[in-house]
Amino acid sequence: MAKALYATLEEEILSLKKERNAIILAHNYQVGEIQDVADLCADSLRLAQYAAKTDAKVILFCGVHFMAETASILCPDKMVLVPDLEAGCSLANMVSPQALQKWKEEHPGAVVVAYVNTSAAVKALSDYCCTSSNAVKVVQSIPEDKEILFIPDFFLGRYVQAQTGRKIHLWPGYCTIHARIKSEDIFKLRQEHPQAEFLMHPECGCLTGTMHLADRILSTEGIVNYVKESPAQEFIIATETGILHRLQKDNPAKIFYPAAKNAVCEHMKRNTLEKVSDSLEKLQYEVKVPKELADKARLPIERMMALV
Ligand code: CIZ
Repeated sequence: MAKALYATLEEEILSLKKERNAIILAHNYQVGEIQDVADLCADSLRLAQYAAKTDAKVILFCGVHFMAETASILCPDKMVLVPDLEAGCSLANMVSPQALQKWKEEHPGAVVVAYVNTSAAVKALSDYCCTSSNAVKVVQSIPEDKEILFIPDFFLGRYVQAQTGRKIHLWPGYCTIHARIKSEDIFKLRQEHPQAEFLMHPECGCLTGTMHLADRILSTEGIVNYVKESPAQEFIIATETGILHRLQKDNPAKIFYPAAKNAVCEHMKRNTLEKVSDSLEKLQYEVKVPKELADKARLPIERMMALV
């Protein structure tokens, strides 16, 4: 394609998007510039719902690899692109299909609930997927007499266990970025800003130590919705810092304190505006889940999408 001259990269991206009949989906943890050019900025559940309904031919997924895989599974006829193939997920890497298969064999008849942060191969071996916004509902929908294996996030699993009172076997996985948020930092911030509401993501490694201090434990989309409605003017936000862009944009008069300034996901931040432009121009890099695998992984994903 002959390259036209544009005043800004944003203009170029918007024009390429039209030419390619593409949409840009951005996760809440993306850099601000990408959030600003996206058709939708949201959590993985809303992004998956949007992808499943779009008429566009190309979906450029700005997030991490497992999110693009989910879009490919839900939209096998579309071209799903990512700006950078190396944008993976520390948490998804903590459970392999082989390890899950072995765990299942040790618990015959158990129901596997997989957090959405898992590979397509792991989803294909699972009964249900969930996100942090509907994990409690998903577990509550499973008959009481069923044994549950929850993968891969230990802290989200602990939270769901506490909320549902269900006996759940937990996989010892965690997000290395949320693990940077420490209980000591939360105690300090609570003292410095006693008027601020404290909103925590359930992937936080400090969850067990500070859960009693949180005003709310919410998914990213839950945090976004809660802040809009709350009369409070200040908030301590315990999750990846990319979400602060959206929070500040939606609520310019409110003040946000990140629980840890270094809770920055290097994978999410591999995506840049330049790579978004290159991706649309060269139609790179395609993520395509093979049909046989996609057919197996679709059911747990659809169960997740039905429980919102
Ligand atoms: O489900 C998602 O998008 C993730 C990974 C976190 C959240 O709570 O939004």
